[in-house]
Amino acid sequence: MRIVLISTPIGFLGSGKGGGVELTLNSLVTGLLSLGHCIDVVVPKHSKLFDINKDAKLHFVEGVEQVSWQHQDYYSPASIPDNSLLTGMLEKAIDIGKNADIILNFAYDWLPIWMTLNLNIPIAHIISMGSESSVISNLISKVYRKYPYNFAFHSNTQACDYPFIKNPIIIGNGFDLNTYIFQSNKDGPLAWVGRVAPEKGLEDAAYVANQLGEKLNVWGIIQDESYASKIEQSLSSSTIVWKGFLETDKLQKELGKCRALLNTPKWNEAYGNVIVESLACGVPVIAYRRGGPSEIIQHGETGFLVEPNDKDSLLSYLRIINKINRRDCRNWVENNASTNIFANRVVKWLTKVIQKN
Ligand code: HBI
Repeated sequence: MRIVLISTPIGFLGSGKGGGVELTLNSLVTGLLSLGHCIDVVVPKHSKLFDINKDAKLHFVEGVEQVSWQHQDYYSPASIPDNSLLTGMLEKAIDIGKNADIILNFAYDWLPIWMTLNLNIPIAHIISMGSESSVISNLISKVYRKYPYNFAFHSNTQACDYPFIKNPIIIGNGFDLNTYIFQSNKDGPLAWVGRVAPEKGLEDAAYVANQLGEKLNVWGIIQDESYASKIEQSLSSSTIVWKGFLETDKLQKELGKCRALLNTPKWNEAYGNVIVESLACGVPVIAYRRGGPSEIIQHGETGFLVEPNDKDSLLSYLRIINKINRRDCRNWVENNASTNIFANRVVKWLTKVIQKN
């Protein structure tokens, strides 16, 4: 198939601002290319894909970014700024789409979802978050009634945020496992990976490390400075070691040395890319039973799930984390979340969308 992808309009690919979408989009492109499909990607200027994706055709668009829905009020209206990047990306995708089989949208935004009703080219949407906006959820509900096949989600828990979706199409996620090297060392430091912002709940992981008198290695873009410094001030010692946002290759090398990843989301994490990245390196995960991570972690085999916000349970499972066989963590990813498995699920979905549109 010839597929035109629309990337997220908040930050360019490689900036870290697009959160999980950056990795998901790159992984999907890798998988689709290896299955022989022809891929065009419409991206903000300065975007770059992983080297392995050099055969994908990039189309750069300039303009004013959308404001992230994560950091807007749930009832905010959808806004389109002057010289809108999103509008430019959509126009470009529609133009290329005239000679393609389907458009695949990653933007969690009103305009591309609304265009499903108004294009004669099929446009499918990977919904990358739980419900972060009333206007977006209501629009998905309206479009879904006419185009029930055009929406896919990363996890069942995430899809539950959209209760009007009867049989949600779940595509999971996938990663290029050649870029993650398994490491067997069992007594390394503690890790936390993610955008440093309130919805990610870093404070709980920091509390646990502090209780153990240990350091907590934190990788990820510091999206909310005041949130980050507030956590630091709340801790006695300098518990947190800020490692910044690392490219996948460097991240996996350091993450693989850790004995456990703590995952403490305060929101309905749609999937949990960092969980799979950690497992791919052999690092077991202790996470809140919330969102996508609760469907990824096999309790007692690849890590442990605790009731949300229960920091003391995080602590008690951390003490027995060495019971987990690190090889089981890697095996789960190979059997459930490779780029090949992910791309095949997406191709099956897109084929159905084309048939039904
Ligand atoms: N906000 N407006 C908007 N559009 C997006 O595509 C978007 C977002 N916030 C977060 C986001 N995408 C991704 O980082 C997450 O879906 C992973």
